Amino acid sequence: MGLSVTYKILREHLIEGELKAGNEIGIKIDQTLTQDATGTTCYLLFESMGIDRIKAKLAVSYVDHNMAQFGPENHNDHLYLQSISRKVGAWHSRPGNGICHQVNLERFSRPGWTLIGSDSHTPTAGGIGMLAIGAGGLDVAVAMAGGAFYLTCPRVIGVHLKGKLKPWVSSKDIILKLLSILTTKGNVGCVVEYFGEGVKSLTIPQRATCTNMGAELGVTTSIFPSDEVTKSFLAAQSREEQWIELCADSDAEYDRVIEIDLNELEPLAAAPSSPDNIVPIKELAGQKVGQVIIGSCTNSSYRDLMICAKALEGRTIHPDVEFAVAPGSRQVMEMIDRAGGLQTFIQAGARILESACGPCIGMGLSPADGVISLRSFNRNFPGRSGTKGDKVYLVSPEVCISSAITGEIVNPADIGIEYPQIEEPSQFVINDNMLQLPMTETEAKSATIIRAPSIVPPPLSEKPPAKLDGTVLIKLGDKISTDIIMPAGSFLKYRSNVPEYAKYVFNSLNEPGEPSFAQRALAIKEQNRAGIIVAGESYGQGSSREHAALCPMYLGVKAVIAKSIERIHLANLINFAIVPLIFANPEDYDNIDRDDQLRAELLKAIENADETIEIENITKNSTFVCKIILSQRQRKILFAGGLLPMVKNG
Ligand code: MIC
Ligand code: SF4
Repeated sequence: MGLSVTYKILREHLIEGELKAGNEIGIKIDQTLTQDATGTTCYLLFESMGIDRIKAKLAVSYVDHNMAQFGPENHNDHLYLQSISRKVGAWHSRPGNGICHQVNLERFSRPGWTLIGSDSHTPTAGGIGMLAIGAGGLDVAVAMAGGAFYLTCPRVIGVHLKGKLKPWVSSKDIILKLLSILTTKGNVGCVVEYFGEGVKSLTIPQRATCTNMGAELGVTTSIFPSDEVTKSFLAAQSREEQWIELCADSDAEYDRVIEIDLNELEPLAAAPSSPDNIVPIKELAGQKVGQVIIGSCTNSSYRDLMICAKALEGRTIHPDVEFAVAPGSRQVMEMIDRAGGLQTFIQAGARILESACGPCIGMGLSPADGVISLRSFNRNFPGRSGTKGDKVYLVSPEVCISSAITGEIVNPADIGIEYPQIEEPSQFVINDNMLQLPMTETEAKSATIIRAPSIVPPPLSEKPPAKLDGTVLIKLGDKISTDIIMPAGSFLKYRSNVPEYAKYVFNSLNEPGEPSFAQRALAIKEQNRAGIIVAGESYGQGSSREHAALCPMYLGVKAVIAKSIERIHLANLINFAIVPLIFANPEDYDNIDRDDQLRAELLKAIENADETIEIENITKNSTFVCKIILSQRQRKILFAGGLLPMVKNG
């Protein structure tokens, strides 16, 4: 049987295990990526491993998330990252240089290589044929130190693209279509691989839009082949020598094949408040829009912005619409400036934001109450924009711009604007002066690490209790995102101070006048009892932020019992020694309530490699069974009290 692109790269990088779907395998990582919001913890953990030089071939530290800088904390973090990353051998991309995934695509991504990044949208680099996976900061720190990255050997979902997109239909509509088919649930352990004649009609940034938002499917990653289009993109970035051809064998077999005829696609939206709540634009047409934002790592390339600028030429933004543009990188900003696009935006009344995550992570531009906000982003989890009860629709840049002009949701094909033809540049502006080189070992010897007092070493994880004797602190429903567990936005400045950040665990679910989750958890911890979280399907979807495990751990949470747990969050829980347990019978979820007292022989079950564990609900005078779905290595991590103690003790 022929091989898929995914398996070709896995075969080249396999260190441990057998390449058989479902098995746990260890692979060698060529490149690592961190951003500031997860990077400080990642580098603090790297430091505590006692290793002074990065062993991966290439490591890049980006600053793009926490840019609001209210108070000194964010800038403290930036200086820490700048000083430590370069000292230990990484590149550093300074704030203002752009969103990590966009800059990485432009300047560092390589077909055939492996990448792990402490950000769930790391798969963006799959657009260039890289096997790029999002992970928690501790897993990234281990890969920086030269360790293997462990994952479930994936099943591969082949997405067969046919035909060519019609004018005004965007690559965003491809991934929205896929989300409508696969949804955000149930795709754990899969890789999405695109193939077919439709691939060649898509530019690299268009492919990257698909692989970027593939993160919302909950898959391990998404990938495109590396072909002539890839070669031209690399040549236009003056990196042609890094190109290799990489295509699936003609007889490659996929575990499932989904066909998408690009000719038949129409503009779509992910309606509030889930990326898989897909509705055709025609069904939403006519609804008044109060805010439109184009940007984020999904849709902020040169083409995305120029198509909008061209459509806007000679027009103005609707008076009822707040309109903002955040170019994905400084390269994009400079390119649209040279092409006249920036001027068009300014003249039309756009608010020009810096090249950073900005409103995508709730850093400003929270919409007013009840206002519909259209965004070219990838996530619209409840409240992520910073407004409780927000109405965020995720759409293509094309739908964004036509709606910004008309003031209502509209299919861009319906408003009589001629479709602008935007050619992919044959040469991008290359200006790497905001990319700082890693220090040489000699330079590093005398370099100091800038560490302000707001940067507090992360708390250490501990072995799970022999007997789980605990209280259900909270009972949650399905699809609880890490945005709900650990809010970002204005709380981001506490990312490098876990005791402070932990005060805001489940912040949006706290009731006014009632003790907060954190207060209740600490009260249970003081009684030497374990905190337990109970949840439904897809617990921990979304971001890779390990704070969603680290902060609950600090508050004394020892176990999460759920119907299912998403991949990156599951790994983060294990890395910080919180035991993930899955209801053997999902109906048992209905018989548990907040404040129930639970008891189980926890450690023995982990040590004995038991596949199930019986849990006693003392309050309800009943018992139920949970599955322990853990590999041998994961059991070892838990038994060692977390990944860091395991790595440190060899
Ligand atoms: C996100 O899009 O949710 C983030 C912010 O980029 C996160 C990382 C973080 O929480 O720092 C992600 O996607 O992993
Ligand atoms: Fe930044 Fe948004 Fe992309 Fe996350 S999804 S990396 S917050 S732009």
